[in-house]
Amino acid sequence: MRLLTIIPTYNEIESLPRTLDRLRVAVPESDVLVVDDASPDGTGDWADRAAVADPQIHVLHRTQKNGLGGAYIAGFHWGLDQGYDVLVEMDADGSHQPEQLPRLIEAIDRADLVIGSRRVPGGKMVNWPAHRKLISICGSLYPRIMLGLNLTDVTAGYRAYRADTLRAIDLDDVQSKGYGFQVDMTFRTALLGKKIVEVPITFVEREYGESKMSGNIITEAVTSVTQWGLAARWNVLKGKLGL
Ligand SMILES: Nc1nc2c(ncn2[C@@H]2O[C@H](COP(=O)(O)OP(=O)(O)OP(=O)(O)O)[C@@H](O)[C@H]2O)c(=O)[nH]1
Ligand SMILES: [Mg+2]
Repeated sequence: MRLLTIIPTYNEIESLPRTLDRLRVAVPESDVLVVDDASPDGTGDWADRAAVADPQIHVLHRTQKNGLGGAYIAGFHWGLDQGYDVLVEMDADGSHQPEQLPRLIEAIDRADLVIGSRRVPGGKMVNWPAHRKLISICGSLYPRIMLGLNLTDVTAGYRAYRADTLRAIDLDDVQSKGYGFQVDMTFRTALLGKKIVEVPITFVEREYGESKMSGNIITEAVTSVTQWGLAARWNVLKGKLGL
């Protein structure tokens, strides 16, 4: 099984070296693709040097900051073109512990998508402020109700996809950028009838650098989920009415 871990970065000069070191020790068989959006702090240049020193590290440079979703889509295309079997999503900031990646990889044997969940038994959040927990709980509950997804953590970004799952999705049609991206991909995977499994992870608040979470990202996610949910209901109704 050829494994690729994709790490999107924007200004992660303090976090990326630590995360990469930990990942290469915890899961040495995984190749790594850093997708950097021209970080002003030099993260992309640092990653280039890391790639020269370690042939299992690769770097994709995009010319401007254009969201987590776009970075992952670019990374998925690269990984599928290179023939990887499993593509993993991991944040650079240490929130997704590389030491827990084996849990996701072990579960991909019996799933098309594995989500590292903070809310299944055994899942945890460490050092997360109460307001972030509240946003996260609502962010998980709303798509669950609106989209009928029987999952505990649909916005979670620590994931493993089988290449076949990604090939079945029209990746260029995915426009969501932030949290909406994770929900969008989960919904598309579920609509294809694919098997989604959640495994517990411990999510650790970032120690270095700044969060890119913003009001815009939340608004985008809520608006999109509402649209997708209403569209799905409308399609069911049309079917029932024979329209
Ligand atoms: N390439 C790229 N990476 C991004 C972009 N926005 C965020 N990222 C990366 O995506 C990962 C998650 O972003 P975070 O800022 O940690 O967002 P978050 O985890 O939702 O928020 P926090 O929990 O507050 O850290 C990190 O590795 C970021 O560097 C972007 O526009 N482009
Ligand atoms: Mg983070």
